[in-house]
Amino acid sequence: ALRRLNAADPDFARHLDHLLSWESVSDDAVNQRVLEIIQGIRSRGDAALLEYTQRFDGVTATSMAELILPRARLEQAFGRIPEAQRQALAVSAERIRLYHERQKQSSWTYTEADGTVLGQQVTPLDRAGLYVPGGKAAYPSSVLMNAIPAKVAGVAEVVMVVPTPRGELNELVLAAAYVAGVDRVFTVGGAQAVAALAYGTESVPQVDKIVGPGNIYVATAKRHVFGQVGIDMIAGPSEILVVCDGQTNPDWIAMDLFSQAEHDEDAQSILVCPDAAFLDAVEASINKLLPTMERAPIIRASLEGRGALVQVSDMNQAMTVANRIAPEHLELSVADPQQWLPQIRHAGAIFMGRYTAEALGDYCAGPNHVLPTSGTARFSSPLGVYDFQKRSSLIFCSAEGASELGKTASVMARGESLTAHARSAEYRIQD
Ligand code: HSO
Ligand code: ZN
Repeated sequence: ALRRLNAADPDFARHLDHLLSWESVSDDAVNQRVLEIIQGIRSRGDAALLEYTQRFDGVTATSMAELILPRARLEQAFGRIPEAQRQALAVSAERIRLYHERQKQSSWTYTEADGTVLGQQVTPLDRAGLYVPGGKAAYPSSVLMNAIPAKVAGVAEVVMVVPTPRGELNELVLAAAYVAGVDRVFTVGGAQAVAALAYGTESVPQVDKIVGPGNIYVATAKRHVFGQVGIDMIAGPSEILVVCDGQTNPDWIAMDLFSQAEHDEDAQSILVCPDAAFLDAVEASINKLLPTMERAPIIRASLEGRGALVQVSDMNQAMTVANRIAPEHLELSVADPQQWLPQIRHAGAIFMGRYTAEALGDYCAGPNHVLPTSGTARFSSPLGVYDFQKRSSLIFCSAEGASELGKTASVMARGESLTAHARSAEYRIQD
């Protein structure tokens, strides 16, 4: 049975905290192995990469050339998949591209009366690395969501790595890489692939930022190479919070909760509603629909382990609970979502109204599905074009401007006892 919480319970805050608590496992043994792998790649490059790939993926290659897929191979994968999938990938990619075009930041300047110009020059990263997991967690949609913002930002080269355990290649992932504009793919994975991207090897080019999800080894490696390169946020398990007014078809709500739960056993699905009878109806739908699900065991484990049905007194209290959770995905399954929007302060993505299933956003609505998890929506944002752009400050001083600023800088510099600073500024003062 699904856990029930009631906001009227005096212990509600404690129960909610307990429900939300999530320990990101940091394992000493994993840490140690990852550090060794990074060291191996740094000192022995391709030779180490080939060795680890044989050891961990069971893939034997005599040279890295065998583990490189050029764009022509990606195009071939695109040609091989069924027409319906080709269409769906193309439609999704185009919508994601159009949405992300709007995020592009531009350079700006302003000019002061004496001719001094100040501003910011925005430039793309030179090269980005995209990690794609192998096996069951390889999502073509995530290839689109990570690569397209980089391309829209103007990143010159997007390099993807994907492990192929026992040589298995996922054609749909390669087709997605083609549609998203990925430039080349290396069929390597794990901490060794992250290290190769961060430090470069004879064949793998060094990148400026590494994005994309991965297992504990990949996440640990990303933490270690941070600083050498940029990284995206390290994602926790996926979550959905559905706030419903009690008027949506309970089967729809049950399936929306399932859609998050089927990602993995640690995923979290929570429903908040002021109507107790509706919570009963959704529970009945869950019991009816669960046996029909292909991933029933995963869904059951997720719902029983971390799921909850939460009763609140009214919609205002529902908003308070939503902000406390700061969910990755928030569905406002209500008649007038616009009415409640101003009260939402923390959420990775907000799905407005009964028709807006999270699944639509996961694939093709346009916004990114890489979102802040585990309450980090309090201070972070969806992956976007801005994550692949950086800013340089611009300062141009006219002779007149330098003379004026020189006086202020001189006083500041002497206050810091930095005489060279002071004199450098004073040279520019005209009388
Ligand atoms: N809901 C996942 C994204 C995804 N869903 C990929 C299906 N495929 C995390 O936001
Ligand atoms: Zn999903």
